[in-house]
Amino acid sequence: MISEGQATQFGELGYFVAEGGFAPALLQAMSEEMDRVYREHLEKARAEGEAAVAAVRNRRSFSQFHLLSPVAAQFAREPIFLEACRRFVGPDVDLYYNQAATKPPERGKIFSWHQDSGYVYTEPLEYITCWTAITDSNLDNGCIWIIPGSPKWGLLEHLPEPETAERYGGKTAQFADESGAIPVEMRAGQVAIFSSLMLHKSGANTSAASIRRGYVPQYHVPHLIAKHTGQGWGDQVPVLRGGKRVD
Ligand SMILES: O=C(O)CCC(=O)C(=O)O
Repeated sequence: MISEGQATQFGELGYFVAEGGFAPALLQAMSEEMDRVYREHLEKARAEGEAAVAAVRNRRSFSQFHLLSPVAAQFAREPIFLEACRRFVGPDVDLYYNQAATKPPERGKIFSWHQDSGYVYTEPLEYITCWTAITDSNLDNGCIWIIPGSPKWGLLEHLPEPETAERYGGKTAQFADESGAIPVEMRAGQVAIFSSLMLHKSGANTSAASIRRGYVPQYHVPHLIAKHTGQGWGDQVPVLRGGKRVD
């Protein structure tokens, strides 16, 4: 599923876009799961009051999505992800972090430039992110942007960024030159596979009615250490051992 050309591009530029090879019914099931989890959180929040409802409506993503959705727990082991793991992580791999990132029209905001490794420094540092378009992802509905080659800049300083009306809160990478940035528009079922050192961001959803749904599993070696705690970190779900799928 991953060509030699794509693997070479990963080495040179830190990313490529692949066809995920997912059955249409599976993409549909993932879409429905993302909507179900959102709906259930909203219903629960209604009992807690307006602030709780607003927090769910403004939520950027649902992390540890494998615990919220059995469909996602299986989806994270789809062949395209496991092949990327074997090629770019190694024979033994854990699901490190996975989130459902739904960006609805009107409420879907900008998510600032960052490297995924800039959020939690791990030892070893670099891992892979597989940003998966569950529905079409384009400039209008808030696709991701990347700076090809930026993993070679190494780990940049990240500073906290507060939530505003236009942007989600988070951490922003400190760098000067974004002239090489490109949007990564994807059809449903495509996957952008990139290094955790890739500078990326996503735009606002300015469309009239297009809900952008992304599922974002990340994969790392087992027994990694988070530098700020000296302890293990992340989802720590084995997906490959000795190159073979683990359930
Ligand atoms: O899905 C998005 O809008 C961006 C997600 C992202 O960049 C991340 O979670 O690191």
